[in-house]
Amino acid sequence: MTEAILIRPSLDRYIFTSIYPLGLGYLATSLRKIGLETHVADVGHMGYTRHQLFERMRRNTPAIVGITSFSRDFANTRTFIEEMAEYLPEHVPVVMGGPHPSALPELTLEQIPRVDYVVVGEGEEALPLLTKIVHGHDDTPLEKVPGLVWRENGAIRRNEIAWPQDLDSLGHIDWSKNDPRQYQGENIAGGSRRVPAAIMLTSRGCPYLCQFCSVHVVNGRKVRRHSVEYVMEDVEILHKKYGFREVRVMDDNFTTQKSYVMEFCRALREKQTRENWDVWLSLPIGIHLQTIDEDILDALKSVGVYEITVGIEAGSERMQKAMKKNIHPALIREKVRMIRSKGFDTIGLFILGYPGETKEEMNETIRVSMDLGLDQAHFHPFIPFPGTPITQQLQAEGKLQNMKWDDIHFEKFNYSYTAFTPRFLQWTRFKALAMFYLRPRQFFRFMTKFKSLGQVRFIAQKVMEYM
Ligand code: B12
Ligand code: SF4
Repeated sequence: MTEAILIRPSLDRYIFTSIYPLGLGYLATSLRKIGLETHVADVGHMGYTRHQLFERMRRNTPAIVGITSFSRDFANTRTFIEEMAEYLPEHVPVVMGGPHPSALPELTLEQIPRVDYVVVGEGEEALPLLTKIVHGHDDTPLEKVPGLVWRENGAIRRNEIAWPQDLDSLGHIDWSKNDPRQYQGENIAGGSRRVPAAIMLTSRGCPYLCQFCSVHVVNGRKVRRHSVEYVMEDVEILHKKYGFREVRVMDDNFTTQKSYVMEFCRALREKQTRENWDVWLSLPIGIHLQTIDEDILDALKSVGVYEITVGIEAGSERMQKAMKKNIHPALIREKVRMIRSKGFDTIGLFILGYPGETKEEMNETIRVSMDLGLDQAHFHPFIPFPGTPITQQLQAEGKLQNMKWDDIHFEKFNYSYTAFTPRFLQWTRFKALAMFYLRPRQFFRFMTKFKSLGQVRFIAQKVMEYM
């Protein structure tokens, strides 16, 4: 066996490629453990083109090719694979994984004939085992590869998922193979206060039941965590070896276990004070309001967290219930007040256009966003991601027949699942943004947030996408 190639295909239009694909980093570690040199090909990043990758494949036939895909990238990825097939010898197995293929594995195999296997869920156990099996180095039957979906005698076979329970045993991402300093998109996208900022994970999975969320498809509902020691090793490498001054934790829901948060913050605080680590923690991904209390906020503050992002989603009680977010409006007010009183910048995440949502309910969401004293509000168009309960419901009602993944957009409504037209929803979102940000105090607060020209450029790009 020579080398393995793990690919995130070019997204062309999308700025988030400048954020390191953590999942592929962990998969690379799992393949290196079986002695396979592994190249993470982040096509579209830092001027690395698909043709450079195809040339590499031609020169050095890979043992296996793994490709990741979000739903938004799926159409693009399909075109990429069709093009790649002209360069890649037929005997080289192609495997897909990630949020979209995990939700729709059978369809993925139907739609992209060159894909031989899909791995549903996390791939660190499945991918090395599959690689050994296809190369005759292991006689485990395919039926034993966790989460594997494949074609056999004209039918599609599917195995159960088995999520790794001991995350530390997966090993660390080997940053020496992909210098993390090349990835500075997070400074831009997330507006980190300290530069350079790196990303990392402490846990996987989320126990909540939000009907629009597809986290459970890949990571399940049971939260699994790295030990605090493991995470401190990660921070140490990122800080001491690469000079990062902020680590942005990308967990699905970092605060689900209070004892862990307290222990984590205690350990980091000790490193900061006793060993002079000049590195802060930050949390760009939304956390659930119910998980927050005064102790947690104090602990987070003590290690540098300056901003808390919370998934509020809807202002009305009826929509809170429909989404199974189930945060009572009074609790929203209480928790946001608590966060603000501790001096954090507070960002609220909201959804507009949820199936069945009325005009009054959307206006209520806008009103609540303005009344809470938030520093920022993000109004996301509702998107029926595959594998979510609400998507299954819409499918059963026959409402998703005309939906195309390449038409979904995170700034625009191309579809409507309410009584209103996409144009009206787009107008409502515009109104929400205008009402929220065009208040003089709010506008000033927002503009003073930017620390570099790059961050301003990022916002300008978002505005252009919106137009
Ligand atoms: C961190 C994060 C981000 C980061 C970085 C994403 C990145 N480029 O890596 C930021 C903030 C930039 C981001 C942005 C967006 N995100 Co995001 N994000 C996440 C989050 C919270 C964690 C992802 C992560 O790092 N997981 C940990 C690693 C270890 O897991 P992983 O990447 O999934 O990889 C594992 C498996 O998927 C599998 N696997 C993956 N690829 C492959 C390939 C092969 C061959 C195999 C075998 C296995 C395999 O094995 C990996 C190792 O275990 C997830 C939630 C989640 N739990 O998935 C949402 C999530 C992935 N994001 C989502 C979305 C929608 C977005 C946005 C489109 C949102 C927006 N409004 O703009 C953007 C676009 C991102 C883009 N196109 O680049 C959705 C995706 C749904 C879907 N079906 O597409 C998720 C699932 C959240 C949700 N709401 O349901 N995101
Ligand atoms: S709390 Fe966040 S990650 Fe968890 S299910 Fe809800 S939206 Fe998904």
